[in-house]
Amino acid sequence: MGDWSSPTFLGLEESELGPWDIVVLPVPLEISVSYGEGTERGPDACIEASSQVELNDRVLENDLPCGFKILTAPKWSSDAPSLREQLNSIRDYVKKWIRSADFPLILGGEHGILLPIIEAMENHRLVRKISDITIVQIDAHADLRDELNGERFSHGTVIRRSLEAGVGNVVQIGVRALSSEEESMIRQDDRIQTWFAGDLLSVSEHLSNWDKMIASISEIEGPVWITFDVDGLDGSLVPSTGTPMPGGLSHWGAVEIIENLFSSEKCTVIGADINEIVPDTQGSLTQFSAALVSTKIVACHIANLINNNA
Ligand SMILES: [Mn+2]
Repeated sequence: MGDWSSPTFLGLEESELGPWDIVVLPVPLEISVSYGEGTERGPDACIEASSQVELNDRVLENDLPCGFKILTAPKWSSDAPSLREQLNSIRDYVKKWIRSADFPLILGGEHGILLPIIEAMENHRLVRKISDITIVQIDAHADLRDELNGERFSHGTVIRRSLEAGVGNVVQIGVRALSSEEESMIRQDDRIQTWFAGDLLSVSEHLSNWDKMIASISEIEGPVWITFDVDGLDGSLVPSTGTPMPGGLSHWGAVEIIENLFSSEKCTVIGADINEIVPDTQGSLTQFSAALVSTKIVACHIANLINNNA
């Protein structure tokens, strides 16, 4: 079953006996040789950094975990010879754990992990069919290429593959680097709505469509999967991710998006992945930024559990 003595999310004491309310699933996939290296160590670094995060969150009255049960699961690994087989193994791993807890928080690893996660979601208690799912993607990139350096299953293609797998809608937030192929797909495909960083974060308040974006995501209906590529944050917050990009979201911008999705009565966030975490070797800002986002998601989910029980 793996090593139960590893560090736990937020440094909390955990029970090995389920059922759990939240499972933290480390998926350290690293495949694309064209890319910055180190995503393989991302999940561990994020879990370690989370022990430095305050347990007191503004959406909760008491300290995390507020009596709820979180499990940091033994991490995914696979010796499968081909990439598609590795992705199948991720799908089976996620499937197994979502039988034990409704809410998975998945730490990556390359953004390519999203496709098998989505494939596993047909087994989620709150999903009738994959086409009901809306992916909310925070990312500097659109990830809509048909292939990247000859690879069809990679971080640069994963949103396109997820749409092909049947996902109903994608809302992209913070995109600021894309190919003309991706740009024309965004224009033509009604399933994709993209909020470009340049429009969201314009320094002229009257040019910024930030409030419009927040109002719009509050209207999303049905099951929502959050896929959070940490390069959606401003590059200064995640200096060691594969492609840190200037001009991205602030920490508080990310918090506002997450809090609004969880407090909406129209949609239900069924889980999230935080991906492209590459640990800083000098300092720990990248993994700490990822740990803060992860904790905010956990806190918001727990706030909803408390409200639903009230
Ligand atoms: Mn991405």
